[in-house]
Amino acid sequence: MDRSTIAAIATPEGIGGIGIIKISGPKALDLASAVFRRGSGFDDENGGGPRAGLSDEFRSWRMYYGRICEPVTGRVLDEAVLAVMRAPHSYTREDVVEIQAHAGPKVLQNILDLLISQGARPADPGEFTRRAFVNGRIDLTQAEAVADLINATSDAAVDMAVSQISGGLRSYLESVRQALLSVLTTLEAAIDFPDAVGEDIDTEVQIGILQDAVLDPIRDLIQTYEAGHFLRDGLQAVIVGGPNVGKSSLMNRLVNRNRAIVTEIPGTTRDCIEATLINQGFPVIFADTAGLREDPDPVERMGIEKTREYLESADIVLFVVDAGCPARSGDLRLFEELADKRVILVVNKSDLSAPDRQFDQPPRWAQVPCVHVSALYGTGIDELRQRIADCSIYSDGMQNRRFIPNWRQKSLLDQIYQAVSDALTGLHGHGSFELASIDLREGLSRVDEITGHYVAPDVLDGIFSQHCIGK
Ligand SMILES: Nc1nc2c(ncn2[C@@H]2O[C@H](COP(=O)(O)OP(=O)(O)O)[C@@H](O)[C@H]2O)c(=O)[nH]1
Ligand SMILES: [Mg+2]
Repeated sequence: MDRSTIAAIATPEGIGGIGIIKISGPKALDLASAVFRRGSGFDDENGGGPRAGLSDEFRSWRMYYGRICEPVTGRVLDEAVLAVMRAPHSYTREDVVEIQAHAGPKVLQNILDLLISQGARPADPGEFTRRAFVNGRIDLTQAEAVADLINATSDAAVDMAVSQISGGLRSYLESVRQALLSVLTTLEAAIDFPDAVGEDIDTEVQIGILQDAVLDPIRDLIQTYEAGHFLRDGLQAVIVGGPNVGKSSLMNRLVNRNRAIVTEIPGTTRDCIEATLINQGFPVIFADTAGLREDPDPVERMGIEKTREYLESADIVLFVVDAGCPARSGDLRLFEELADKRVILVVNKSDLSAPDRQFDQPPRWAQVPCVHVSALYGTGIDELRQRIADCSIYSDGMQNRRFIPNWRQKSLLDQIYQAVSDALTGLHGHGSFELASIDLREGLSRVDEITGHYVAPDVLDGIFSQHCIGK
């Protein structure tokens, strides 16, 4: 166990009202008392301010007003307030002191340097949260949610991260783990003591527990991954279609900004242009693309290649056609290429569609949702936004569910699902308890990797290095 005392500037770089330096570890209080003098500067005139003195004079969950001074020269670095949180009632479960000073980069750096000269070590990214995890205050799902909360860009993402930090996912997985463990213990008892225990085991009961208390909850979590991922990272919506159908106009309408240039000249948009909209609480990142056409110039060709790259990673494709023009052969081909994508057909320029200009929709296109809009006048845009929200499988009901927002957790859940399914198949087919228990052990280790009961150090390094310094 690392017994060093770490320190870092916890507030963002730049100039502001208050900047915070955080210290955590066994020497946090000693360090604070070495550099802190209680009281205002006026006390000096009365023979020097009272030194905080011994670090054990600091009381937990108290704030102290004073100055940060270089112990040898007495130079005052800033006026400050100390917040003292003694172990184990702190973020890291160690002694923690937060120094609230003025948020000038030089001021904060001076204080940090002073603490380091007194024996603190600069904290690594995420090291405070890592200590909270190592010291058992939070599990890994909670630690990961801290980074999600800091990075959240929508209310729904905030709610999701807060629920995970509060231990929602942790307790859900804990009950899965208990159920898995109980079946495993039963099977292993039967393996070890076939005469005494083996006879009495009702395999159907064990199958029932695995199905209801392990497999179903894991499947539910996996299904929420997509919604969780959209909430956290945003939904990537790529706008494609032929030249001049109104793709750029549509994006501008959707995000209420003139983000992309609109002209009547085909081939205006050459690069992919992104703009973000918070749609019903979750972020949608629209990408306006170069129109796909048959004989592009070299620059346009590069734009079209980029369009294809965007399409690869698209969560949803807005396929735009002109209400007045029948589907072109390029459209038909593109549509076929998008067979495995979620597509919304957007029939634009509906303001122009007269009976003789009716959009002629190929039968296969009828399988995808279709919205008639006018990007020019804004009609149908709300309906389109609603369709996009529907595609994210996000609805009010989802808000109360636990999400699996990160890929690491999702891939481990897939492995648990597979292992437990294999065990169930074996048990259904009257296979050996030995084989089933190997699968269940596998499932159990993957649960422990999610919560951090057991996880390899390099995995932890990867997770915490994504946090910022001072968190
Ligand atoms: N009447 C009408 N014109 C539109 C509509 N949307 C776009 N346009 C016009 O169509 C032309 C091409 O639009 P633009 O957004 O640049 O198309 P893009 O090439 O697909 O990006 C411009 O002259 C737009 O003003 C619409 O809904 N109705
Ligand atoms: Mg355009």
